[in-house]
Amino acid sequence: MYLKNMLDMKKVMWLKGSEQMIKVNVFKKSVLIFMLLIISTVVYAHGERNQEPFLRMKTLHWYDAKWSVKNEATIQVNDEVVLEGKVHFFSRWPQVINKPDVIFLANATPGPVFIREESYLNEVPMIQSTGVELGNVYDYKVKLKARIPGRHHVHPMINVESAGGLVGPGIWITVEGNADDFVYSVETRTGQTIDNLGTYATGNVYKWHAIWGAIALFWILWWIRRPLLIERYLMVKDGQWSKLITLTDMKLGASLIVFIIGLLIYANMITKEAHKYTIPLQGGKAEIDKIPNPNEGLVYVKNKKAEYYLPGRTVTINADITNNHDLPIQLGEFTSANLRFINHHVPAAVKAVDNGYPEELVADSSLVIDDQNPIMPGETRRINIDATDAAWEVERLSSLLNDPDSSYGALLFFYDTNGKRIVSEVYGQILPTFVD
Ligand SMILES: [Cu+2]
Repeated sequence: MYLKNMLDMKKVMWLKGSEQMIKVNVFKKSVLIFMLLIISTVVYAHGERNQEPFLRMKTLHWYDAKWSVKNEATIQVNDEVVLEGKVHFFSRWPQVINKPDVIFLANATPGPVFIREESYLNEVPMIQSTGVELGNVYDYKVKLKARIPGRHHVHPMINVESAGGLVGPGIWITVEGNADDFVYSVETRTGQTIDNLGTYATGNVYKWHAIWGAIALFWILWWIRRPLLIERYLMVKDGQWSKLITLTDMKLGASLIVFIIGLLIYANMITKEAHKYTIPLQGGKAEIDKIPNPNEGLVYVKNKKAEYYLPGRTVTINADITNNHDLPIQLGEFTSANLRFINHHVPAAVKAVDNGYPEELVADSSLVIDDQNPIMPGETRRINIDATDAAWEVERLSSLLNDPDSSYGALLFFYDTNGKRIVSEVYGQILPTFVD
């Protein structure tokens, strides 16, 4: 979308003179070729499918994702959107990237089309970076405000030091209106209201750039008005070093030093006068307390065998499930890389998917389990789980087979007879199969 806006802008610029029609044609052709190149690989979206499957399956699992607007909603410039939900940091974090000791909660959008007004992990403001512990789940909340019109794909995202951005599920939001109407007003801690943070004090920025630019320009002109390289080289060769810098040069240099230092002192003084309190940008890390998981250890899952059947786009997992809970349980959902596979035999699981989650990320076919009977308290049962959907291909997770690390990770959602959900991790090696 960002690219398209840029191209549109360029197009308008080209069209400004009718004598430039030839250029337009050339431009159109190059755009066409460029578009074909893009379309042949990615239909839409902005790169979330290009991340290696093991990165998407073994890092973050986003669930209970909610948006304050529906997928494909249309909103106006200045409207707010809230992204909320849970993000689970997988225990078997890939070795090739840093552990999430330094992370930053953000949003993935095509450029600054939204501004981020607020963000929280477990209700702690995420203005700064933080660190989290593997195997834990955190509540995220990101509040955005629409800034630039267009049709945008909006995700929650966590930046992990060394790994880059790991994105959650995204929805499409169309922003209508005029970007010039965007208002970003804030009140400072001293009670001063800033009408528009986007343009705040830009006059000062221009003024000071102009002042320093003028001084720099004067200094350059002072030296280049004289014969330059060859003549000075000859003087050096002749041993006439002292003639290179005249007494006037030295006097001017000294006055400039005095002038610049004086200017700095003066600038500092008027700034202090205008802004009594200034707080430096905060470099520390925010601390968040993890919330203990009351369901820890209630269900134990052990991967026995996992296969990816290529022609059928099916992931098959054979696992031992141990129920340490005091109620019978059933597997209701399998989720990995933002894809959700629902067991339609479990009403609570079917109900849970009905919350405006992007449809393309929910498998059309049901999660198939060879034994649908509830697993009794104290029982360990080996079950076969089939997750079949074209989404494995569409989301480019089939390239799992080309990964140097052919392993998978996912979350299993079990439901007890009261409808309570118990979340378990499952992970293991995964083998490709090409025949039935
Ligand atoms: Cu996207």
